[in-house]
Formats: sequence, structure tokens, C-alpha cells
Amino acid sequence: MRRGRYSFAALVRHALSGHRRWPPAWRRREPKRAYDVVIVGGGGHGLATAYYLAAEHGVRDVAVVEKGWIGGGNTGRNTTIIRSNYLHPESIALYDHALRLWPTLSLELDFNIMFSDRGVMMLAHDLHDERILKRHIHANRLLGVDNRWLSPAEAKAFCPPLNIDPRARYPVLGAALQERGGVARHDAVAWGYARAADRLGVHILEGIEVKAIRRRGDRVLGVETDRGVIAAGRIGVVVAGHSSVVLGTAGLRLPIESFPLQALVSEPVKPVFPCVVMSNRVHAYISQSDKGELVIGAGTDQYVSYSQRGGIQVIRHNLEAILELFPIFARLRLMRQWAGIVDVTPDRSPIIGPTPIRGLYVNAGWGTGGFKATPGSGHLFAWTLAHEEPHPIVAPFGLDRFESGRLIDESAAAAVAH
Ligand code: FAD
Ligand code: PYC
Repeated sequence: MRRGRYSFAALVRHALSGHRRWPPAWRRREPKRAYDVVIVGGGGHGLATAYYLAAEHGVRDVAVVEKGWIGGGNTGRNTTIIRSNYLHPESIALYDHALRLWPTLSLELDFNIMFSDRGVMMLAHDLHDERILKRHIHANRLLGVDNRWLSPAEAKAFCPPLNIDPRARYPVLGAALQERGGVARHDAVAWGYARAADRLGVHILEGIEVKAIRRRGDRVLGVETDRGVIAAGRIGVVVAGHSSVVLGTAGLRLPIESFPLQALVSEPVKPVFPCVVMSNRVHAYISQSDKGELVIGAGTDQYVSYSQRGGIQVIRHNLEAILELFPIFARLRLMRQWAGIVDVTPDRSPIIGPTPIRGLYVNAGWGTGGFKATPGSGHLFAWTLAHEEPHPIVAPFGLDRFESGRLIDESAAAAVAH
């Protein structure tokens, strides 16, 4: 039995004392009047940015300003699928940079984020799907990123509950498997980064909303919050589904549309699903959490909205598809459903880098697929803020691409947002 703060005895003591002396994982701070860097948004990306600023660049006078609670946005609402099997070299470099950070993240943060590289399998239901997936496999392998084609029988061997009957409504013609892909515990990612950043002196400010970005001419000055003004020479806006709203207060218009994206979980059952399966064609994806719940996700609503609920017809279609693909789940009961708001760009790639306002940086537009990028996004965005220029990996993802036309079309790899 381990002794110390995390021993069994300590666990029992905390439980019996109503957790009164449970040491908080990060401290509650009063906001200072000024910081070197303010990060707006306490999701995984914002917290990771703050952590790497402090850990790798010695920039420790940092505040993360979160209007709700840490990880309460899309970080805590997503289906946790992690992979790097994108199409274009720029995206493969970006997402694989993140994928390479996941396996050692628990060690880095000294916090178990429960990364499980159980493999992510994408299904092909017709010739068109098959060609697209094979094109991705070739593009990935050319750059040394793992991805391989499976026959229907091999797909079933990888994921036994899969229905590969050729007469099925969504017949399985084969699948692309990225074995290094998998899942992680989303809340733990936020908590782990928050705790590690706090230990390095970062202020985590929960329950404080940024109402406006303050600027003078083309220079940023700070943020106006519901607790007063906080000055900062560098500001990173990392607010997922609210990027247009927050950056709109600085007079910037982003090429972004915001949609609800839904997920559901079933009642917990014993381990039955050792895989992660995505069907990009029918917008359905599924895995089993360590608690035993099946974690199921759907496609985006067809209409823009900031309602975190989503349309019933979307999950109806989604569950019909799930039951066609996995008939053994027909009698399982669902426990919860929710939505998050995802910011979608025209090319389904994120926007990372400086804005026309000096000192103001954006990290947005990850759409339906930013969880997998969390460590890489934070790592590269921190570098960008510290050096006041884009890291070479994120340089192609600047706002300027919507003027130059150098778009990075990842509609097919984005899987859900197309
Ligand atoms: P968030 O976690 O949303 O953090 C942004 C924070 O900013 C929020 O906490 C919010 O409260 C805060 N904020 C907003 N406005 C303000 C303000 N004015 N002042 C202060 N704070 C503010 N991606 C994958 O890779 N794999 C998946 O399987 C996957 N599944 C998904 C399923 C669903 C249902 C959803 C909704 C998304 C999914 N995603 C997935 C996408 C992924 O969740 C996001 O891209 C990612 O989590 C974004 O992280 P973030 O830290 O940028 O955003
Ligand atoms: O980007 O892999 C992904 C994803 C899966 C479900 C939602 N997004």
C-alpha cells in the first residue's frame, strides 16, 4: 500500500472527513491587475498553453481566465478520440506532434490522464469511403505515420461487436486502422494541466468572464472582465465555441460558424468494446470508457446555434446507425445526452497564431476534432506566444490563409464536421 497523500488510509480519512482537508489540486487566486500573459479560456488547450509557457519558456506571470469551471466547455463534453490520420502534410505534422505527446503526458504532469492507445478504426461503407480512407493511409504512411487497411474480417477481429453482414444497411467494406490512436480521460487532461500549471505559479481564475478585449489602436492592452480590467501585453484567446464572440469584441471577424455537436453515454456494462470505431459516413463513433459506459457521438446540427442541447433528429439518426453497426447494444439504456458548441472553419482546420492586433493571439476553429490536439496545440501555441511569432508547425494555420487562399481542406479527415 502506498503511503503519503495518496495512500489508501488518506483516501479513507478524506472520505470520512467529508473531504475537508483534501488538498486542492490548484489554488483559488484573486486576479492581479496585470500579467505578462492572459489566456482566455480554461479548457484543455488554454491550460496546456499556460503550462508549457511556464514549464518550457519560463513565462510564469500567466493567468488563465475561465468564465465557468476548468474543463466545463468542450474539453469535458467530447468523446475523447485521439488520432493523427489527417490528409495534408501540414495537418499530419500538427496532429502527430500532439499524438506523440500523449503517451508520456501522465508522467509529464504527474497526473494519470488515462491515455489508452487502443487504436482508432474508421469504417468504409462504399467505394467512395474506401478510396478516401486509402488516400489518407497513403498520405500518412508517406510521412511515417501509421495507418493501415483492414478487410471486413480483420475489422471484426479488431472489434468483435461489429456487424459485417454484407446485407446490412451500412455494409462494412473495410476499415482504416491507426493503432497509435485511442482515448484519454478528458477531465483528467484539464485537471492535470491545471494542477501542473498552478505548481509553476500560473493563476487559474475560475468564474470570471472576459467581456471584452481592450486595445489601443493596433495594440492589445488587456481584458475587461466581470471582476474588473486585467492588463496584459500578450493575450491568447482559446475559447472553442465562442471565438467569434470574444474576438468580435476586439473588432475581429473570424471565418467561423458555430454548431452544436452532441454525445451520449449508456449505462455502464462490463468491458465489451475494446476498440474505438468511427463511421465518418454516418457520423457515428463509439468507444467504451473505463467506467464501462459506451461513449457515443453524433454529427453536428445542420443549423448554427449556441444552444448546448442539439436536435433530437440528429441523435435519432445516430443511434439508428449505431444499432445497425452494433446490434448487440439494442437493449442498452442511455443515461445522459449533451452538446458542446464547436467552431467550424471553411476548411475544417484550426486557426492558430497572431491577429492583426499586436499582442493578440488566436487559437480557435478546432471544430469537432480538437481534443486529440490538446497537448500539441498548447505546446505550439505557448511557443508562439513566447517567441511572438508562429511556431513553424502552426505557421500554415494562420488567419492570413483566408486571404491568401492557402486553405488546408481537412473535411474528410475531420470526420464529423463535413
Ligand atoms: P473548451 O474546453 O471549450 O475551452 C474553452 C473555454 O473557454 C470554456 O471552458 C469556456 O467556458 C471558456 N470561455 C468561453 N468564453 C469565455 C469568456 N468570454 N471568458 C472566459 N472564458 C470563456 N475532439 C476530438 O479530437 N475527439 C473527439 O472525440 C471529439 N469529440 C467531440 C464530441 C463533442 C460532443 C464535442 C462538443 C466536441 C468534440 N471534440 C472532439 C472537439 C473537442 O472537444 C474540442 O475541439 C476541444 O475540446 C476544444 O478544447 P478547448 O480547450 O479549445 O475548448
Ligand atoms: O475528430 O476524431 C475526431 C472526432 C471523433 C468524434 C468527434 N470528433
